[in-house]
Amino acid sequence: MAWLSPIECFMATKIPKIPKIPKISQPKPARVPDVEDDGVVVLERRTEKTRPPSMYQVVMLNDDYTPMEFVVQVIQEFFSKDLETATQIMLKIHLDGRGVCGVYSRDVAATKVDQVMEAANKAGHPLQCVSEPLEP
Ligand code: TYC
Repeated sequence: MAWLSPIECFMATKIPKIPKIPKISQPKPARVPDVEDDGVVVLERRTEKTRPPSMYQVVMLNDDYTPMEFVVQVIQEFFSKDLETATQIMLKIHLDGRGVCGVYSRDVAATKVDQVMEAANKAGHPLQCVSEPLEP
């Protein structure tokens, strides 16, 4: 029998044992419904849809002292109405005691009221104007 080299001898007689690397078993993360795919945690899910903003009507009130011409000018200037429309609104207020000059979001309506009241005060007229919420 011919002599084997040490390597041949090793190869022929011994199958080297590769030690098994113990598996570190980690529990699979459960699929939590509130965790999005990108890992972002959703704290609250909204089921409500965004609602349109509540609207407010700007109402002007009648009085016995403010000149009709002044009211017409105010309605034209702050509510962007032409002369004919402003005159019709003024006459309605004069006859019914009140009339709607326009409908706006809350902040815009409040600004309109402020503008009318400031103009009336500056001119020394008792003209009154209020903002009222409309039903959605
Ligand atoms: N009644 C007022 C007059 O006879 C006119 C007027 C109209 C005043 C509308 C206020 O909001 C008003 N001079």
